[in-house]
Amino acid sequence: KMTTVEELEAATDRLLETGAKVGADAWQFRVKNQTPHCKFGETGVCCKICTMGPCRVTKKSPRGVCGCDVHGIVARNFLRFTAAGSATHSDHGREICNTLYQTAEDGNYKVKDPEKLLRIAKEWEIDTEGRDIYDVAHDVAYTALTEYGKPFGTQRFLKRAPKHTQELWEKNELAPHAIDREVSRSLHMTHMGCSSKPAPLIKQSIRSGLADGWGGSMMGTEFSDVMFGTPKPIDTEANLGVMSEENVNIVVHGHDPSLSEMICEYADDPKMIAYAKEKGAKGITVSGICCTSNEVAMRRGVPMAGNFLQQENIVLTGACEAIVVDVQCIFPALGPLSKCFHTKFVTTSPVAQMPDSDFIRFDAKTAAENAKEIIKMAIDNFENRKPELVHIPKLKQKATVGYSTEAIVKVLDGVANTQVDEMGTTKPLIECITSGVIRGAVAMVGCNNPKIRPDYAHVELMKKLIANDIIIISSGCSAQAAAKVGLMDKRAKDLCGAGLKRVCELADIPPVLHMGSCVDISRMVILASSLAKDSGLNISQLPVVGCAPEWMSEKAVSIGNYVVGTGIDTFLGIDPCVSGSDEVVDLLTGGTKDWVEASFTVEKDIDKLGDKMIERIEEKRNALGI
Ligand code: BF8
Repeated sequence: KMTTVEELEAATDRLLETGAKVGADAWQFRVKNQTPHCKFGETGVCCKICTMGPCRVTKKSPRGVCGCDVHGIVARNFLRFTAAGSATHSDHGREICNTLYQTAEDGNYKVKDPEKLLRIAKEWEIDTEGRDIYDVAHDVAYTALTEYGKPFGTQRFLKRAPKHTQELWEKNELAPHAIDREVSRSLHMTHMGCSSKPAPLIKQSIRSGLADGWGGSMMGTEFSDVMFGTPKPIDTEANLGVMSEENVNIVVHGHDPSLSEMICEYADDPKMIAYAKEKGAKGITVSGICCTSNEVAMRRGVPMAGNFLQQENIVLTGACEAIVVDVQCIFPALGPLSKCFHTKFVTTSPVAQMPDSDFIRFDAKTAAENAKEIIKMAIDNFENRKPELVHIPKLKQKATVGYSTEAIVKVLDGVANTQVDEMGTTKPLIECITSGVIRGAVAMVGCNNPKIRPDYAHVELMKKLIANDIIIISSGCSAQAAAKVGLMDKRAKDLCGAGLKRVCELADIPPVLHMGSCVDISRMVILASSLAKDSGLNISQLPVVGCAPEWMSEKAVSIGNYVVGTGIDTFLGIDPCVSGSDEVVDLLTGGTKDWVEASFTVEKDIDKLGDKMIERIEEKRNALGI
């Protein structure tokens, strides 16, 4: 039986009752205090780029002090939003490259997938012949790091895209150069007195997004796989019920697997478990929140405690000994909230330091010691639990996760017609799509946002799409929404149309495939590229769309830009603060088609959003005559 969104909400309400007992604050209250939100900000018409302002455009005052009109202001804000997202994802990627640079046979980090490393080394024309795998790793990492600041040339991974896509990027000057340069150029373009024409600003948004998706994020994904293993299907469980009342609960939260992998590794150490027993617990349970959860779930089967808007719930269970975070999507609220309970809020990165936290600086060189110190701190904290405050909602669901592109190609062999289909390609999927057994695919991604009932849009859209024989690939907090309600359980095939159900049975997969964290949306563009190459079509011709119904972060906008920039129409349930300029809206929802053959659709009515995606998929099928 699936878990309903109503059941998720009831569990949250029960936890808020505990919060009320200890005087805890929660986003549910803060959002009320912040509503209604500032209309100038919401529509993108507020400019605070220089101190002649802030200027807010209205009918009465249609231009800022410098004379910039509303279109320039909205487009500049959009570009800055994107650039911040690209910087954030790509800096995560850079940390991974740095960790790869420090791998060693006897070090904290090792090469777990040498085959993948060698494949990338060859792709980048780095010598591999007769060399020690760690020498190759260091050369690859060094080259990867130069992708951030190289003086000439475009991103190396762009060559992975179909020829046609590469030509579009070249022709329209969208091929990203050094990653840092694209971010920096975005800030330059939006400085007072630079660009105020929407088209070049939106073009730069796409280029900055592409630097993320085909640069920083892609390197983040690839080298995480090299160090921690390329994901393969693995069983796990999802929702708060994965926390254990008898065990020390350590919850990892954030993004960079360099931290969470180490915590998981040492939490499994028999010495640590024995120490936990000494302190009165039965064992140690590590579970995850947000993208970090996806990282360790898909490689280790570590259970997923929940997604973005559930992070406070973790502490509200009264059973969390330590919530350990690195970077991104961490509520500063966790500091004061943890003070209402016994929970240790452990920050580890110089990039994300917060009040009311214990800061234990995590470093690749000292990773093992840092991880052990954190786990020990959690175990020592077990005795401080207040039993009267402990309540873990019983809800959890089974999920099969870990469908990397490589794993998807492998499961597709299960539906291949061995007489005609080439094994080890995406051709069996193309065959299913061409014959109409599957109508198309949707990449469901992104966050939660209090502007929409948490998880409701993800879950309802997924149910609607699979019932219409549309297969879903999913990542980020969208993936956890799916897992929490049971849509990543193979038995969810019963919710599918007859065609998709048959494919799920033959390939032994759930209808919603977990592809990882948000940087792993780079896997999705590679999958789309493979589908295009294997079918001889352009990416934009495939009956495939992207969707982020509950998105909230700057990273999500960067992703939207690179997904559209790759030729995939992208559907949003939240407006990216651009409604104040019809010119910018027209560009984003149509004009970009001239450059990259794809654009955005914004639709706040979730049911209509689903209809529009289905419509687009059917339009693409009609155009192909299938
Ligand atoms: O990068 S989906 S809330 S956790 S931003 Fe954040 Fe959004 Fe979750 Fe991961 Ni992505």
